[in-house]
Amino acid sequence: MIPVRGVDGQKVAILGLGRSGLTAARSVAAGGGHPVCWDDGAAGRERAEAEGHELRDPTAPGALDDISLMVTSPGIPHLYPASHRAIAAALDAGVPVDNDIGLFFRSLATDDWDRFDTLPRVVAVTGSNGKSTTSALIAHLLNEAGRPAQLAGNIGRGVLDIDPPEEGGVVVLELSSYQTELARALTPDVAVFTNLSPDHLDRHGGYGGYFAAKRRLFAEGGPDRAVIGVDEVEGRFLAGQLTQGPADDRVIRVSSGQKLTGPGWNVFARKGFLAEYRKGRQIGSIDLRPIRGLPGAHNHQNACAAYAVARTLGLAPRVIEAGMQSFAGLPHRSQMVGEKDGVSFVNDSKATNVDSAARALQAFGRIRWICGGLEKEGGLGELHPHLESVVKAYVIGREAEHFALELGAGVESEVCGTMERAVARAVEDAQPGETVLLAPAAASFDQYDSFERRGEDFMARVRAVIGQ
Ligand code: UMA
Ligand code: ADP
Repeated sequence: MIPVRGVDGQKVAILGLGRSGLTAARSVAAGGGHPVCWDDGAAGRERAEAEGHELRDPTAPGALDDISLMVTSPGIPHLYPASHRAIAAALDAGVPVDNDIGLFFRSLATDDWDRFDTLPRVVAVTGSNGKSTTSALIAHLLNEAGRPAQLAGNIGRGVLDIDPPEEGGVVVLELSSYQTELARALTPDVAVFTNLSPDHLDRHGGYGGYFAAKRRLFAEGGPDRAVIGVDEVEGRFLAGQLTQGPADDRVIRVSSGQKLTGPGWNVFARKGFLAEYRKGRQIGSIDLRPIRGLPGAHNHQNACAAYAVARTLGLAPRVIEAGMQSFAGLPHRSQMVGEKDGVSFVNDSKATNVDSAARALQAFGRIRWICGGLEKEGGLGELHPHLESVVKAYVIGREAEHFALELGAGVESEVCGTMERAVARAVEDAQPGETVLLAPAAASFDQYDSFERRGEDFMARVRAVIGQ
C-alpha cells in the first residue's frame, strides 16, 4: 500500500466505497489522516464500517466543516451530466476535490529513493480501446526481462494498493478518462495514448471534453516520454503539440497501418510486421504474425505502443520480442480458447460495442460469429463493411431476432437465442481453417451480470465440446 502524504492529522472525506474508495481510505489512514467515508449504497457503507472507518453523509449540514480534502471515485460524476451533490457541496464549501490517482502521484516518491541508483518509473496508459491489453503487455515485457513491474488502475486494482516500488521498479497504470479528468497531480514518466473513438460522452459533455480529459495526462505533468497513437486526427494533433522540433524524440509516434519513417522516433506495424525507425533509419523489427496472444491489427497497435514503452525503459528489441511471444493476452479480449479439427475458438466478450467487434472481425479469416445481446445506441450499421469474413452469424440475446434482422441480408444468420445453442450450431457447421468467434457487438446485461460471465459461459461450452 502507498500511504498518502500530506494528510497527517487531517480529516479526508472519501466518496464511493468500491475498489478505489476503500483503497484510498486505507491509504489515508496509513498516512496518518482520518478518513470520513460515504457511499450512496448500503453495501459500500457496510464494507467501510467493517474496516472500522467513520461514516458521514457529506451533504448533511456542517458535514464538511472539518474536512480538508474530498477524494471521489471514478464512477461518480464530478462534472457532467451533473456533479454528484456531495461533490457540488465540497466545491461550494471550498474543499479541494481529488481522486486516488492524484493522491498516488503526490505520495509515491519517498526518502528511500535517495539510496536507489535506478529510480522507480511510472508508465500511464490512456486511450479509448486497448488500454488494458497495452498496460498488461508492458508489465509482462518488463517482468519477463527481470524488471519488476506492478499493474494497477482502471484494469481493476486501486492504484494506492500497490507495494512501494523498489530500486528500478516500474508501476504501470491504466487510466480512464474519468480518472485523468479529475486528478490534481498527473506526473507519469512515460505516458501512452492508444487511440480515440467515442465513449463515455455523457460524462465529458461530448467528444471534445472526452479528448480534453485524456489530454490532461500529457499536459499537466509533462512526461519525459509520450507514446502517441497517430491513427486519428486527435493523436496527430497531440503528438504535434508535444513535439519541440522534427528530431525531438521525446514523442514516439505509433501506428497500425501507416508507414512512419519521419525524422523523430516511430514504431509502426504493417502487414503483421512491427518496425522501429529513429531519425529515418530502421533499428528494429518483429514478425508479429506468429504471436498468438496479440492477433489482429488492433493488437498490433497495442504491441507497437508497448514496444515503444519498453524501448524507452531500456529493453533491447530481441528481449521485447521474446516477451511478446510468451504473452497470453487478457481474458475476454481476442482470447484463444482452443482448437479442434482445425477450427479455432476465440472469446472476445469484451467487444461490447460495434467498434471493438468490428476490430475482432478484421482480425480473423473465415468466421463463425456468435453475436447479439443488449444493443447499444447507434445501431449495427458500422459493422456492415466488416462482415466479409463472416461465413455465418449465430445470434444470441433476448432480442436475437431483431439483431439478426439488423445485420441484414448481406450475411447469413441463424437466431439461436442462447449461448448453448449458438456454440452447438457453430460447432456443427464449422469447417477446418475457420474460427468460431464470440464478439457480441452488444452489452451482456440481458442474459448475464457482466461481459466476464458471458465469456466464461462461452468458454465452458467450447471446452466441453473440444475437451480441453
Ligand atoms: N457510488 C455512489 N454514488 C454514485 C455512484 C456510485 O456512492 O452516484 C458508489 C457505489 O455505490 C459503489 C462505488 O461508488 O460502492 C463504486 O465506485 P466506482 O464506480 O468508481 O467503482 P470502483 O469499484 O471504485 O472501481 C473504479 C473503476 N470504476 C469505474 O470507473 C466505473 C474501475 O474501472 C477500476 O478498475 C477501479 O476503480 C480501480 O481503479 C472499471 C470501469 O468500468 C473497470 N471503468 C470504466 C471503463 O473501463 O469503461 C471507465
Ligand atoms: P480497454 O481497456 O481500453 O477497454 P481492452 O484491451 O480491454 O481495452 O480491449 C477492449 C476491447 O477492444 C476488446 O474487444 C478488444 O479486442 C478491443 N481492442 C483491444 N485493443 C484495441 C485497439 N488498439 N483498438 C481497438 N480495439 C481494441
